[in-house]
This record gives sequence, C-alpha cells and structure tokens, in this order.
Amino acid sequence: MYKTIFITGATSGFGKATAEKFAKENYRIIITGRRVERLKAVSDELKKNFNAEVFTLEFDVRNKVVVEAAINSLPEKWKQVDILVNNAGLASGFDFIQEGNTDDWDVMIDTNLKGLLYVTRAVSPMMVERKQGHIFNIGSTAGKVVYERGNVYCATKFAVDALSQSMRIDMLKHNIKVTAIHPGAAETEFSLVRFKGDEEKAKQAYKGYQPLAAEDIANTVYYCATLPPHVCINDLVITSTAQASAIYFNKQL
Ligand code: NDP
Ligand code: 8X3
Repeated sequence: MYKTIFITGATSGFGKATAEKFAKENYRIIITGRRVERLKAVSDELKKNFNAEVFTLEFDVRNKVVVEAAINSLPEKWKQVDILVNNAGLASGFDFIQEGNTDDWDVMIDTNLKGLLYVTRAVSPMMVERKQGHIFNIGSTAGKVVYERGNVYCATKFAVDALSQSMRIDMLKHNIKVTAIHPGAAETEFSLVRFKGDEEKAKQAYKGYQPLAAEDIANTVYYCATLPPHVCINDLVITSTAQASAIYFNKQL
C-alpha cells in the first residue's frame, strides 16, 4: 500500500532531498513552502523522475489561519498522512545578543517554533484518529549545545528538542512515533538565508571540511521511518565526521 508523507519546507535543502528520497521509494508526497515556483519545479521533477503522486500546498508556517485552512483543504485521500516532517525553519542573522535584530528574532521564533506547532496541531489529529503515524521534528546540534551568536536560533532549536520529548509523551497512547533529528552543519541554502544572501559568508561556513549533504538527512529520515512498527528512534544527533558538536570542528584551513 502507498504511504503518504507531508514535508514542510520542501523547496530546498533537507525538505527537497527528503521528498526525492521518499518519491523514489513510491510514497505519495505532500510538499509545502512559500516559493510557489519552486514548489512547482520540485513537484514536476518528482513526477518526471519517479512517477510520483505529488500534492503541493503553498503556505507560510507562521500564519496559523492559513496553515489550518491549507491542511483542512487537502482532498480526503491526501488526509491519510502517515509521516509528517516538520522541517521548515531557518536562522536569520548571526549577532551578539546586545546587537541582535529583533525582527530576526521574531522570524526565527515564529517559524522554527510556532510554525512547527501550527502544522503539528493541524496534521496530528488525522494521525490520532487512525491510531498510526510518525512525526519527525528537525532540530539541530544548535539545540543541544549553544554557541557564540547562536542565541535565539539555538533557543528555538532547544525548544524543538523539548517539544519533541513532550509530543512523544502526548502521542504515546495513540501509537504515534515522534523522532527528533538534530543535524550538524549541512550545505544547503541555510547559511545563505542566515547571512541574508551574502554568498561569501555562506561559503565560509563550509570551508576546510566536508559538511553533511541534504541527502544524508533524507536517508536518515527514511531509515527511521522504515523501522519495524514496534521500534522508534526518539532522538538522533548526526554530524559530518569533521564535526563533534555545535562548537568543535576539525577544519583544514
Ligand atoms: P534551506 O534554507 O535549504 O531550506 C529551508 C526550507 O524551509 C525551505 O524549503 C523554505 O521554503 C522553508 N521555510 C523557511 N521559512 C518558511 C516559512 N516561514 N514558511 C514555510 N516554509 C519556510 O535550509 P535547510 O534545508 O538546511 O533547513 C531545513 C531545516 O533544517 C531547518 O529547520 C534548519 O533550521 C534545520 N537545520 C539545518 C542545518 C544546516 O546546517 N543546513 C543543520 C541543522 C538543522 P520557502 O523559502 O520556499 O518557504
Ligand atoms: C544549523 C547548523 O551549525 O549553524 O542548525 O547551528 S548550525
């Protein structure tokens, strides 16, 4: 039987790679994001390369009214969501706390934390009703150890860690798995977004070592999602071999 996966932030990076991995494995794919032309391009690619069934939903995870309306608007056959990947997120800025841009703080808190909650609130009742499902929350090594100038980004990812633990307890009696995946540095559009389009600064983040690739995270989600029904990976930290924590790297500069 085909399974359905719902991925937030699938226009780029981890989300897009996860959509590709699951499409290749014959899942039905719901992809979401704000950039509608990117969503269409990803959808076209999944259909062309993997003959996948794809449904696209364009929304900003920060807008709770729109999130709820979009998810409620799913056709009945797409409402049987087996896997939810709460992936949409970002870092915005890299400032010391006393110099921080409060608009950046709002964007990170509203996206990484409140957005994840709004999507989960809309999707999880469908899983509870069917007494099956698997929720993935993409945290970060920045949600395990803080680093200089990571302040608000780290706080949102610590919160994702806490929410994942808490969701797992709330979902326990409903037979729903909750897996938090905490990646280290991976070369996606993440740094370009954090540094607001500054390509030089973005490249600097991955200099002198081999970072994770988006496919590494997609393969990890797939591994966790395909374990036997009685097995749940609760919490998983994954870094490149050249990284030991959010702070320690083995860079050859
Ligand atoms: P990318 O910038 O490549 O992808 C981010 C995705 O999130 C895009 O598809 C973007 O879509 C979506 N997104 C961002 N803001 C919103 C929003 N307000 N509403 C809807 N969608 C949104 O980064 P990554 O793939 O690297 O990041 C994915 C997740 O992984 C994030 O939560 C990030 O914090 C986390 N992470 C990343 C690491 C890294 O080093 N790359 C390491 C650890 C964790 P669109 O712009 O079209 O809306
Ligand atoms: C993103 C990776 O190293 O910038 O979560 O915290 S890092």
